[in-house]
Amino acid sequence: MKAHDGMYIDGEWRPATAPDLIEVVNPADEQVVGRVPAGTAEDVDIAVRAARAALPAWAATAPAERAARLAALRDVLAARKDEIAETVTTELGSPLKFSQNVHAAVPVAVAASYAELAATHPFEEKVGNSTVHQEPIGVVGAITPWNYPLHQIVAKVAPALAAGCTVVLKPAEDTPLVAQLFAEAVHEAGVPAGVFNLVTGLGPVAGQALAEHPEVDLVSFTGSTAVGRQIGATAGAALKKVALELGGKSANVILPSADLAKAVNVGVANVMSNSGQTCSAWTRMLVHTEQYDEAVELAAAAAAKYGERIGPVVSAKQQARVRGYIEKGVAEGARVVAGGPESPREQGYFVSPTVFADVTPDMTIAQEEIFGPVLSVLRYEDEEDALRIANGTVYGLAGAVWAGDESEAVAFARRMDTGQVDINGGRFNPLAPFGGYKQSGVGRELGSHGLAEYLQTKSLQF
Ligand code: TXE
Repeated sequence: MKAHDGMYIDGEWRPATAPDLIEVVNPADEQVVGRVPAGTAEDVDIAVRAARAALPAWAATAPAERAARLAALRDVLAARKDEIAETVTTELGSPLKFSQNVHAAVPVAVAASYAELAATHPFEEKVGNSTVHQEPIGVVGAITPWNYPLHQIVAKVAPALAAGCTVVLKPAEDTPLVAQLFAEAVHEAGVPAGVFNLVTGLGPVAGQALAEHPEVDLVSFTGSTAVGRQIGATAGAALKKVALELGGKSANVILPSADLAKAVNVGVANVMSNSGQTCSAWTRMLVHTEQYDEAVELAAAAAAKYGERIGPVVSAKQQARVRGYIEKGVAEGARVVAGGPESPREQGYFVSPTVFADVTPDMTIAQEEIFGPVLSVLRYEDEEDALRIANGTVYGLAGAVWAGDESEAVAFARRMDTGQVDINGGRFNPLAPFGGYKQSGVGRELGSHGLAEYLQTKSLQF
């Protein structure tokens, strides 16, 4: 795989300040597929200065010009979709079809939505005897994870550029190649030098330096709750703005009136897709006690079918982590009805699609984010019980409700402590805000709510 040996800073690829490299490994066959520079605090500082220097001119561009750059970016991402899909498959291990349909396609839709929003957003409004101006927050430090490597980047960079902010991106060390490809796309789209900058590197080195840099005005982070908490604390001490998109333990609530087979099958597919490495995955399936045995049987059969199509998890570390959770589930008394802790293949970081029955709400596998292809099926006695279980974790990122009647599902969804709920399946909407209640995060991504994170308001009174 082609890899740049420098950082994209101020419109060009520059040598890194240190010779250290990070090896990128294909998790499907454990082969090294590329090497990228491990950025230092000095690289971050150079990039932040470039972003700071580019800020005044970019912040002053007309929204229509920013919209034009984002439309160009959308077009480059669309034109290079095959290369993007292959790169993601190589460094994340996801099946090529999934990389094409999701990892490459979704970022095009998100870039398109911000090309549109940059052109139409009311950056200036009259309110009585005032004008209210929405201005860019400044220099953004974006720190992204590996699970949807390009989507996570575009979901931060596109709204930041639409708002008139400049950006330094530190992508996940597991998936830096698609980040380099994105930097090429930004360049091709004619975004001015210094507006977008890329520093590859390790989290505790380059990531931390970026989060702590005094010239960064907003840190936008997606990743683990532990690191998010640390970034939030550091930013809090410096009174710096943060946007945090963290973990989840979303409930898929199947009400008795629902089409059970459909709800279970879609629910299993939701958890297994991307090998379970989705923060919004419906990892807890809640089923009425009278339908419980049937649902478990359906879920086990659906997971077994999934076995052939699933990719590996991202790394040996992640495989060990997921396996540890499966073993913990068994130790705490849950019943494995599909999969289990044994790896299905000798090579690659594969985990069998696993379904647990007899899971109680207090078990570790019902409380903690596993981030692997593991589903817990829980039983409830009545609707109040279902609601208590659904809301009974520290997280609140997403969820689903199934019912015969849409309004019945909506009534239940409105009582859930969570940022997004899919009704009878739902469909991805790039304009719908995405983000967490409770410990799932701070702020929203996507759509106009996502744009608002990168803006601050000023009012002029007349
Ligand atoms: O995350 P990290 P990891 C969850 C999921 C997963 C677990 C661990 O449960 O099993 O987190 O994954 C950078 N200062 N999610 O270890 O470490 C890091 O380089 C600044 C949920 O991969 O949080 C990477 O760019 N930055 C999730 C990014 O943070 C630091 C997506 C995320 O890595 C840093 C991924 C530091 N001290 C994992 N340490 C979601 N919400 O979608 C690391 N980083």
